[in-house]
Amino acid sequence: MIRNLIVPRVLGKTQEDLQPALELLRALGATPGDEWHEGGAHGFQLEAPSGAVELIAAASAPASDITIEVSDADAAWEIVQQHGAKILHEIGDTVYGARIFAVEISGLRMAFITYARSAEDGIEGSLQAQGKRFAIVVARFNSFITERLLDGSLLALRQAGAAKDDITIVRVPGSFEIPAAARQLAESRKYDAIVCIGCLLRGDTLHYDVIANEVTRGVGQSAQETGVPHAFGVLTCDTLEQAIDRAGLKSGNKGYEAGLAAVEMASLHDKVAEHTMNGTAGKR
Ligand code: DLZ
Repeated sequence: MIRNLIVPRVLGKTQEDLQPALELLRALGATPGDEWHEGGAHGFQLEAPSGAVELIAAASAPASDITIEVSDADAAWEIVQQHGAKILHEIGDTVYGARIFAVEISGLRMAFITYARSAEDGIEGSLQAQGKRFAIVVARFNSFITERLLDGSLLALRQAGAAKDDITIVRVPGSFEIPAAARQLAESRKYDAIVCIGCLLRGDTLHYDVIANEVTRGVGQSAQETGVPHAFGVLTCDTLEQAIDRAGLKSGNKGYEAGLAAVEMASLHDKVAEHTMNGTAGKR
């Protein structure tokens, strides 16, 4: 029976009166819906992916006319400040773990909230590497690039909290040798994740595609068959310039990204194992 929920609010007498609220809500991602102009009055509907009417029994009235759930309250807070809204409540945490703030614009009091993530949001690895052990397999071929990737990877692991002694670096001649070494390390069961680092340049090898496919397949197979997470930090580039771009010291270092992926996947591996051992698998 019910097809739509519409909350009408009169914010003024002219279209200009409601323009600030309209612009703010559009800037925050509301989709313009139906609009009407009749007899000197104007209506603009704003749509969101979902909506609800909340019926409340309480001693006091809510401090806002509308509560808008956003994916990131801190990002919304930045946008709202650019629109000159009057701040009713600064952004902050609630006792139930949400982030919330409230503003008033065109006389409309709006609370913006991001709820704490719940178990229904799924299982996700964290970037905490304390107590975890990692192996990095790095190819010497094109060491000008792979050593930079290695530095990036080490930085990511250390920033995430991995101890120096918990990181083992294993060097192999070229990318082709990465899967075999990675597999031996994974089978030792001594590491929570393996980072694979190499650099294949099309100009350097006529059988570039063959080696690239083989390394990718071998690393993937090692990960799947041993169950130990492997992060793929093997560059496949047409030119040295492209490789340099992906091995930057300050930004765009694929070794760094692979290091972070290893940390996240090591954490996820533990969480999934814990989840499945607790007998809760399949209940979501
Ligand atoms: C032989 C070779 C060539 C031509 N090019 C590359 C490359 O661009 N990147 C890389 O990591 N390794 C290269 N290699 C070495 C092979 O990976 C392998 O180490 C040798 O064929 C020995 O098995």
